[in-house]
Amino acid sequence: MSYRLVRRLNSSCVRCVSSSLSRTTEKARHPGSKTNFTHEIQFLNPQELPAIPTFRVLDNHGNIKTEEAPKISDDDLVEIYKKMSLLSKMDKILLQSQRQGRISFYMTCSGEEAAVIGSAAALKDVDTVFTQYREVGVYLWRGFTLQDVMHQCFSTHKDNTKGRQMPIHYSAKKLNIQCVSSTLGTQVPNAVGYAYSNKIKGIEAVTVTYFGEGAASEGDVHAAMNMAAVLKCPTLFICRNNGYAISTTTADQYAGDGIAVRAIGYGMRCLRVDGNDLFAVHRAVFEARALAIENSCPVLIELMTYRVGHHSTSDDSSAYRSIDEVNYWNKEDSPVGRLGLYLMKHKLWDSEREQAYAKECRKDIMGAFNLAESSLKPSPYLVFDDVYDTHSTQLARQRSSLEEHLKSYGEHYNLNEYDV
Ligand SMILES: Cc1ncc(C[n+]2csc(CCOP(=O)(O)OP(=O)(O)O)c2C)c(N)n1
Ligand SMILES: [Mg+2]
Repeated sequence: MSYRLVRRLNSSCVRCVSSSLSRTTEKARHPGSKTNFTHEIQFLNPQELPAIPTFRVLDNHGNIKTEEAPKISDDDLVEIYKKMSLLSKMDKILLQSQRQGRISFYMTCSGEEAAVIGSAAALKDVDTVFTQYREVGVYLWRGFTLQDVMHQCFSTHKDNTKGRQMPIHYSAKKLNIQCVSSTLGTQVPNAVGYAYSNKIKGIEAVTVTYFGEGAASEGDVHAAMNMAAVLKCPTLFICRNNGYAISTTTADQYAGDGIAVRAIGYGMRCLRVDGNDLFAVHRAVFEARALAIENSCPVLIELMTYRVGHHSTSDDSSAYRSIDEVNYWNKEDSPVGRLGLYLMKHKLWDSEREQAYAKECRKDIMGAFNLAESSLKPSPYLVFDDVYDTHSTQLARQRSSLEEHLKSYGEHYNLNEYDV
């Protein structure tokens, strides 16, 4: 008897599961529950349920596959393409510069340009963003300049976090983006708290939190999603599922149907999206934002993408994946390439503009790079500031001891390189 039911479940969709199992109309009385009693014993087997589909608009050859045409204006599309392309070029130069020993560390966003720029472009400035670390594109879209990026990566005295963080830990209060925190999952509950506060204050905005599929294994992410669903906090959980958490593959990360399906357990709306399809990402985030505001609720979006670069400059991904796999994503399913093909087909872009823009980008990137590289490092005395409002007796003593030390032995340090 139950075997028959299993067979029926195989061909049903997730939505049908609860109705298939509700064999009687007799309601169970457990507080808050919607369940009916059943007299058949039936274990739900996730392996027998269909996977959540992936929303896609643009195919790998630059053709629109949906009946409805995308609603982004031509000018905006070109703007988005230019930012994606700039991000990709900036990544290449900063990666090389780390290899040459000019900056200490870097993480590229290669292969995930549509996921970050497409989602950022669908948000409003009033939406507060909490990033993980691979989302510098969100900063660039909001107005973080190449110079801001370079000052941060070179830890100069012009960096708005005063050169205290290792490269890629950006922060932009003015742009309504919170600091990068590379301790996985830590910013996710913060985003929910922020959304809850906005909700209480009646501010019409969503709070957005980006995280990887690896970070989604952190307990913090579970707590955050549960809180957001229960307290109905307008939060967009944007998971970049790029296939890897350093060398950990998704097969070693989770046994279920990825990240999107978890939302159902929390009682939250969700959507899985082709994260390399600019149109799909933009539409998904635009619609999710509207849903979150209209219903004052969280939404989880899983962007299926691929990390083309190494995890960071401390990683060599050839140790755990094949070059053929990387080549496929680089050549056949590149977000910049796919959008470029669409723009060319619609005569919004051509190879002449492509060449001229590449030149312009290189000039701008290198201009910002050279200025940051030749800028002073922050004052060593800053190490004592900003934890306490005023210096404690101990801090004041330590500061004057450093002063004494540098007076006596300053010639042993390159003090001329610091903003002393
Ligand atoms: C709490 C915590 N544990 C471990 C690490 C080390 N670590 C840094 S990045 C990373 C992988 C994260 O993968 P994912 O969330 O998928 O993001 P991706 O790098 O793929 O963008 C790990 C394990 C960390 N930074 N924080
Ligand atoms: Mg990942």
